[in-house]
Amino acid sequence: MTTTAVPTAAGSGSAATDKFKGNRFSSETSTERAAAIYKDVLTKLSEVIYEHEVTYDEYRVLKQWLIEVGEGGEWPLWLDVFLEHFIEDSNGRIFTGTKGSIEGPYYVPNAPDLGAKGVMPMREDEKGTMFVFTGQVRDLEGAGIEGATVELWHADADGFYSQFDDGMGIPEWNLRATFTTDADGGFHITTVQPAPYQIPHDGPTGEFISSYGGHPWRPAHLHLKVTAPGKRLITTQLYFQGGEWVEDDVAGAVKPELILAPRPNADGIDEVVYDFVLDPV
Ligand code: MBD
Ligand code: FE
Repeated sequence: MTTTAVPTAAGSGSAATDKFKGNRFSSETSTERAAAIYKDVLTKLSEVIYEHEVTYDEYRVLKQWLIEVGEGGEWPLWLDVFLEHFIEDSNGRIFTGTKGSIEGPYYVPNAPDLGAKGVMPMREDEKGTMFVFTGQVRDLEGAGIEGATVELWHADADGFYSQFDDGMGIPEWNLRATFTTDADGGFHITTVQPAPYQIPHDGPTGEFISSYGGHPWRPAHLHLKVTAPGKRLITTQLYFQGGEWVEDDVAGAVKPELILAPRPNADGIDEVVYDFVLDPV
């Protein structure tokens, strides 16, 4: 294992690719539906080609870039940053509970369960501002759900995720945990506030971003998966009011309903209440 100051796109990318490949996915798409989707994709792509008169040089650069994204293990990164928000938003439109947002490439299942109240696993000298995050998980009728699970994972104050740190030595479950709600559906989490996050940009995803004069930043965010028996699992993210990049997320994943406004509590620690409402399955 190599030790580098900063996780490289190739390092965190291959970790994300390997984790994803640990599953085998399938879908029951009919040939008719596949035909309709492929035809539409190619038709719309051809319209772009004609409209912009895409050149042979541009075509070859594209081909080269696509190969490099794959070789660098950056497909989970590129897809989750640039495409996943359309999939998530389109699928989420029919539900009335808490809004979802993209999962991103760095989720790991089975993080340690801390019960209804706990402090996120963190290093003794973990950097960042302490932050208390409490709330209740409810059904659409407003009843608290006991035994709901709230999975939380987020980057550290330097913007790095455990298990995707390219050998930097962050402990395995750092800033990753599962909470189980109490009899009223409540949870009480203490953690550190994450920093704005720069997606790894030293590889082909970064080249893509500079090619159109963009930036690689995401606002500081918490990732969550919340569910309960008989309820729809929501995957979402929460952001911080007034934070840098909230209005201009490279991943297009901010929604106004998902912005937190922590305030100092009686002990002077930033605290916020955010409740989750789950649709039935
Ligand atoms: C992240 O942390 C993230 O949330 C997304 C969507 C893409 C890359 C890294
Ligand atoms: Fe993230």
